[in-house]
Amino acid sequence: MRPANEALIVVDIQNDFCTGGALAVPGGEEIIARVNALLDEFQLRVFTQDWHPADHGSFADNHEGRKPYEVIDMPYGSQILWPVHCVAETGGAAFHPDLDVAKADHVVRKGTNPAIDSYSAFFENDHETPTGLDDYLSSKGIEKVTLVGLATDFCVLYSALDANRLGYAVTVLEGACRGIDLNGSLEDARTTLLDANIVLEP
Ligand code: VGL
Ligand code: ZN
Repeated sequence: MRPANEALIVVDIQNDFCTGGALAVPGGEEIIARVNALLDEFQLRVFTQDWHPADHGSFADNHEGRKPYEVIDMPYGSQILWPVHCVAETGGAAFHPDLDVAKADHVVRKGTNPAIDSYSAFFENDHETPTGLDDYLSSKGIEKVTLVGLATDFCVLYSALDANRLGYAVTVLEGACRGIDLNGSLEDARTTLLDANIVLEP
């Protein structure tokens, strides 16, 4: 069992990010058995859930003439336009049925504001609007977080960077993550994580 100052953060293991989903991450569901085993190692387990309104600004369909994976400028910076995914209360937004959701101590729903995307479990993409996760972890005395889930190069990456910036010791278990890999984003994510002195373990 890990010490009480460590938390496991399970990022976005939802149907839409697994095979057959609207924004399927290749092999997304392959990590679930390992993640379920990890849940028993940690005393505090936080799950995140991408949870968008249907009119969310990250959806290509909500921008006239735009297609998925095009990039547009938003007031908070550039935004990759995604296929419609993880719409609140739909099956695509539900956790994958094989994930041991009963073991979650806390669930963070993010991306709920139509005007702004939220890759990180800690802040929206303006990098300043908090989700409340930092306060929650601090209140539990957490000093180290281990990240697993989907997608390595988006929500896991930004969550890891923010956790690091907030002063947590951060480890990403690469083998318990899968990436989207848009234009080399997976390799870029590794470089960014290593440059931030975030620990990558298999
Ligand atoms: C994610 C793209 C859009 C993720 C969420 O969970 O990595 N990626 N929304
Ligand atoms: Zn999303």
